[in-house]
Amino acid sequence: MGFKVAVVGATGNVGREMLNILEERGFPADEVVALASRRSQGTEVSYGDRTLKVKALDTYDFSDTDIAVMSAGGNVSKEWSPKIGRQGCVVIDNSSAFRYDPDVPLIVPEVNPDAIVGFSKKNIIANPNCSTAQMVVALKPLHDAATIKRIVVSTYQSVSGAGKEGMDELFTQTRAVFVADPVEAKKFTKRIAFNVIPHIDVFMDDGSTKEEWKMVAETKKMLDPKIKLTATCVRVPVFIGHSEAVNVEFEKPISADEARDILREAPGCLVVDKREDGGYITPIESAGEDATYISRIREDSTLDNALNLWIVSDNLRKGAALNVLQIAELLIARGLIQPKKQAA
Ligand code: 11C
Repeated sequence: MGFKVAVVGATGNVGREMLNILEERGFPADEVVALASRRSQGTEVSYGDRTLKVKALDTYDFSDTDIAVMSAGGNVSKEWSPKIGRQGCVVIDNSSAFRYDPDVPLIVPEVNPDAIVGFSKKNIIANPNCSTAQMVVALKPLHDAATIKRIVVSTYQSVSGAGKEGMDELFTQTRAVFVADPVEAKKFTKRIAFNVIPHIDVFMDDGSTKEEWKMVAETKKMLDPKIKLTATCVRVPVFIGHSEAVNVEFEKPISADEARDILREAPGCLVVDKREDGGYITPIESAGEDATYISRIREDSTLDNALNLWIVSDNLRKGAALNVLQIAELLIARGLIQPKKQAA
């Protein structure tokens, strides 16, 4: 007997990717239900070679559903995740609504799988922000080897992180530039086509943005509260794949060769690091792939025990849909969830 899984936010970028990955990985689901707002009710979405008709979230009864994988935004999650959890359905939520709640585990299975046991307080597990997820996959094995003191990260984030509207805006603006039409910025604060924007999410009082703050808070929660991190998050005109230039200072010595060897063996990581033309990964090559790619591994000659790395991953997969489903697989592998139908 398999699980009954609800995909909440099934018409969005991440929801559609969740449906693809459920099918691709042969997730043990007997039934998959696609849910979204009333506005999307009746829309058709693909699940493998099947077509699912989207049902309305607000009239759906979760009492016989085992797992709800959610990517419907923070406000929907704040309202719905606790209600769904109370119906005995485990929520794995891709929004930021519960990430910093001490009673909700924030999980990247390659990084802090043991923290998952805390989910039963609220029946909610949080999925990190995409820019944090890929970074901690690459940094966890290096932290284990040499203990990270401080991270300085600059991100190059694709427009798909801002949803389908972000992707549409890059496409429309690029076309407008070529045909000499006026270029309109709606989703982003400035033109994104042929430009970069050093602003993702809202501004905080200290001048950082919420995206930058999330990288600090989530790295501390998942990897180590002692790590100091400073980030600059930038939107770039790339459809899929977030890239990160990361400078890491360690307590103990670690060479670039040692780091490369460690990362070659690390779960979820793929090292592509030839010191030659094209011997590194760019976001286009990461799109549609599961790995977190690490390139340009080199010692920082200006600081003791410090390395520079280039980390790239598909933000809709490891940063969102894939990690959510790996969390669901972890629950099953650890025997923390049983199909309700079997239990009845
Ligand atoms: C972006 N990282 O690229 C954001 C999207 O907290 O889950 C994901 C926001 C979040 O715009």
